[in-house]
Amino acid sequence: MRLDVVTIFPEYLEPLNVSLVGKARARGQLDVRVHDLREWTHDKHNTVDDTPYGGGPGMVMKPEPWGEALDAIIESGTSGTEDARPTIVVPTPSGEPFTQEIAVELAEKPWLVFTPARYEGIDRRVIEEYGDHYDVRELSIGDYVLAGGEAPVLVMVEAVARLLPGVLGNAESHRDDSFAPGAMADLLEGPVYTKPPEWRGRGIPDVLLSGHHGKIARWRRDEAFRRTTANRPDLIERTDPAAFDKKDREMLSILGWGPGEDGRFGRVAPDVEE
Ligand code: JF8
Repeated sequence: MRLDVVTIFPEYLEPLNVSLVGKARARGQLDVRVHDLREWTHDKHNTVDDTPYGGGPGMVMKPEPWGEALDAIIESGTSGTEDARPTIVVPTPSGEPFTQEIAVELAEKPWLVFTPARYEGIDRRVIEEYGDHYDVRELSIGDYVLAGGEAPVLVMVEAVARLLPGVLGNAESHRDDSFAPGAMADLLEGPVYTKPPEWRGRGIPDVLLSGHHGKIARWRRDEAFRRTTANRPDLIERTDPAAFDKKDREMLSILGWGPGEDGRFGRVAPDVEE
């Protein structure tokens, strides 16, 4: 997969040189190119922003540097082995929520171009213009406001890169991921433990030392229900109740959850502490 990032803060993307993404690059599984948007300016001050039409606070990124940058980068790909048409990813707080499902979709693309902005964002005509010729995805990593799109790019690239064939070792598979489509309903992962067996007077749940794989699997699922009901009740509420077996229903009942009029599960008793 080829990834291009266009930014006024190329140094913000340095983390792409380390860990999982850095190793995937070193192995040749990822071709990452970070570009300084100011290379496509022509004035003495390398201006990338201007005042907003209609007034209001802040500044808006000018369309010309983005147009020249995207044209040059897209042109550079037409001779390579990559698909000639990249998917363009625009991080923005007003975008569609970036989910595991979208990460899977993006991981299937041969070429992604990320356009992290600063200030109040990019002149709308850039998104319209490229949207007419390419697959443009405006995506948000969550309901909070950041100062720019660079951190969202790091988040999205890591979520995508770990899904590429051979990037994550065989030891760590994707199918147990919370939010993996088709994972155990839509449940959060429960707690995990490792050596030593006692630390600061705290032991390990006996069942994990029992060697009884069936009991361990049941305990893990119960803990997943504990965490999910406490932290993400919306995930339980939206689950088709057919996904819950008899023991799931027993655990949900202990946690104060039961089926409502429509059969879907909701809280029916006061909250239970984790
Ligand atoms: C930005 C450009 C974002 N979930 C999110 N919160 N804030 C942002 C974001 C993205 C781009 C810019 N400010 C200026 C904030 C995403 N994605």
